[in-house]
Amino acid sequence: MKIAVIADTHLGYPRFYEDSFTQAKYAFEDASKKADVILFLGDLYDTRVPSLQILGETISFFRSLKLPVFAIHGNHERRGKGMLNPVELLQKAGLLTHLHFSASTFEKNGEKIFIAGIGNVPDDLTQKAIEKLKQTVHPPQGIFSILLLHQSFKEFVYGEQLSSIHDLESLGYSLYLNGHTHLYKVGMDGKFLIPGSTVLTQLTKEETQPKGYILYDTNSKSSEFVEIPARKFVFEEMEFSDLPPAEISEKIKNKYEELRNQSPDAAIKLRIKGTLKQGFRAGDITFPSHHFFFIDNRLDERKMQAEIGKLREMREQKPPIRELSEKRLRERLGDRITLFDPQEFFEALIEGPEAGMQYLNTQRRDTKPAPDNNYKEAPPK
Ligand SMILES: [Mn+2]
Repeated sequence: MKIAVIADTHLGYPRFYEDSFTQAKYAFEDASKKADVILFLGDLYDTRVPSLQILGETISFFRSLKLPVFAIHGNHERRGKGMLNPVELLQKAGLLTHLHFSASTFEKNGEKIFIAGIGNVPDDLTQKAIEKLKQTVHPPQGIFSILLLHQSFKEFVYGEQLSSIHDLESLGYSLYLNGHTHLYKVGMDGKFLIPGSTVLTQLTKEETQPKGYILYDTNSKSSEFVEIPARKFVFEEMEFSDLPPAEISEKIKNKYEELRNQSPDAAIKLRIKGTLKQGFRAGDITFPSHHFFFIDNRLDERKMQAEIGKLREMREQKPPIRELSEKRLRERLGDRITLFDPQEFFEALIEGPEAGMQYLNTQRRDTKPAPDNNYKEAPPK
């Protein structure tokens, strides 16, 4: 069986709005011609509550797809219990099977595969999520089994406190597929795969590599990366030494024009480093302005080293504010309250006080434990 693995399409991403649709559609359509089934690894949308415009466009697109789709939600779509996330909405419309601590099977020409999934959970709960899955979903012996995830792992993302991909091995799946990291990666000798995003987002130097999806063959147990046509990304560095702003401005303008002539439609990022001539200020430099041109200004970096160091630390080591707040709420509540999940309550509170109250009310009513096996059947295609 041939399995297409697509992730992080971020439909509606403001900076590259059109690209997010054209590149995702290409990936799904191309996958429909080459595979038997499509697995999607989260962050289909860029926001938890996409606009009707964006939902409408995706609904008609998924209706036109010929292959069944199994999907999890990503961190961009995560919402509290009782609150529908946009990937679940597509399941309600009968367009895909949404998996979250649940599993399904897919069969073609007598070959059956088992697919389990966990939508994104905050990074500090990855370990707990793995334990919870171990209790609730059991991959059957003798069938090719796949786990879909949308998490950060320390092999690919900087962070001492993150889980390792080797923490997954005891779950016993044949293949682990992960979203969230926007670059194509392979781990565990090909048993752990990340297709990366289909659209430019972070504009880091690494994002100059091609965009695409993964095609996995269950017979040969091998995979290939299928490149899709995507907006080119050019990343260049320029270094200056003791130059006045006017001269720097001129050099940047020339460089930009040279790069733009080479790739008229590319997103271009220019990182400028070095030092200004004594007595001048960086504010006097002028930059060309263009929709797809981005400047990373690191002039006089040494002077600002202390501040940049601090910023970098905040960006790389501290989890986002949202996760910090959720964690704090969990810690403060401790074991005192067991009627509801603090993270889910927090999600509800973000929606507003009324949603918070509504969440508490649904929790009071719904006190029965989760079923042992939470299997779902795929909707007929
Ligand atoms: Mn993402």
